[in-house]
Amino acid sequence: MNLLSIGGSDPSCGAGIQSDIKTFDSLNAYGLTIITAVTSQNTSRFGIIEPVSKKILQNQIDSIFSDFKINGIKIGMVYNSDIIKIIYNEIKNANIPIVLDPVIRSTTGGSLIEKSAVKDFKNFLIPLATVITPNKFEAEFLSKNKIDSRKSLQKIAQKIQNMGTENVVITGLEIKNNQISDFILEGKKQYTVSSKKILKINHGSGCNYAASMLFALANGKPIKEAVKFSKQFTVNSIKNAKNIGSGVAITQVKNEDVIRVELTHAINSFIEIKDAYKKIPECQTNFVFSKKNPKSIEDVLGVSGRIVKTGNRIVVAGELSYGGSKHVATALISMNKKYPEIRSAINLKYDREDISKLTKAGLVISSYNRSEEPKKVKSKEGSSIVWGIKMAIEMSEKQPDVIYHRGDFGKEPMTIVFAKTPSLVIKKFLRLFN
Ligand code: PXL
Repeated sequence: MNLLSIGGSDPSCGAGIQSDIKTFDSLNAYGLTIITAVTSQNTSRFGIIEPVSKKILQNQIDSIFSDFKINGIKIGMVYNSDIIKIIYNEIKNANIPIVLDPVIRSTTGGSLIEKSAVKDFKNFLIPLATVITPNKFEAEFLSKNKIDSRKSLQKIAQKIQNMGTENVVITGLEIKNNQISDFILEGKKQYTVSSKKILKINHGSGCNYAASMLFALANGKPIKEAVKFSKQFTVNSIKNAKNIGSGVAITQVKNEDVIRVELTHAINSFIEIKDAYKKIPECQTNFVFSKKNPKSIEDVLGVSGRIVKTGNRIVVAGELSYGGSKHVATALISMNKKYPEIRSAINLKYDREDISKLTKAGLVISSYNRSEEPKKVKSKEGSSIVWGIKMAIEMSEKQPDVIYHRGDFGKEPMTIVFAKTPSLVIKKFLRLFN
């Protein structure tokens, strides 16, 4: 996959095109760049900006677009009207995801767009954006309104959407104590995605967010999943931020395991669901996500301990590791053999009413009867589940979303929910509560 970053050069490599190359590379995508301006800056001071000439900008564009298939474009610093118009002309008919990060000012104080260019930025670039990702300050700047209430936030998002883009993601809002929330206006839908606040002034998180969002969108993820992915990616980059210079810390993107990022986020969401603890079985829960075409449980990421119930809370006991789950991972591999797109699963307490709820919600349910299990299968460690899942799949015309069994002598009944991704598993799980 080839992803293009159009933006400014930051010699400290905390932000701008240098940062985007690191993000794309960490996600195993190839990063291409078109430089709009060269800045001088370090972790303490912002120096000066020199926009590139129209000639070299156009030449960079021609070199890149004539050679590479591009799967998505991120636009960061564009600086002036000439640059905006040239970029617009080149990409106005591109039928690929475009993430527009409206960078206005750097953390260290530099102004990243000329005042006179703001109008063209709105008129030309915003309508091309699949998603625009302003932070609070940038959203206020673009809308010329202050965010001081939920109402004003909605109004501002609407105002930016009216500038011609479908999806507005306003990042870095402190709505609740110790939580950082992103507010999303996706078409007519609105929602927030939150995470714990990390107290670290940093350079680079805005670029990490927009670049990883582009990666998710270029991989076909819907907006909400892309937001969750880039949020988790960025939280990690801030957690790992390092003091490399003598000023602010620079965010770090380590070779990210996309599977780990997605599963971590989903488990964090799962444990926050109010009544989820009621669905944890005696033998506790595992939640897994596999690589493509898993051959053995070593290809399946799961919790090496379990997700356990303590009172009316859930805690994750153990680390995420490949091979960390045996039972649920084995069930998943059996499902994946028949339905290769299914790569995530969770096991839950069996409850007859829950099964009828899920059936009513339109999910495909299948089951197997452990007491019908052939003796030969029973005697072989770990083969019951393979036999059972295979039986349940055979019994169902469509791919089952849920498979359960009612237990056997000394064996607890169990329900397993399957989906393509961990967040889709959660979506199915949430059907139990509405
Ligand atoms: O973080 C926004 C940003 C984007 N692009 C360049 C920058 C900065 C912030 O400093 O320098 C080139």
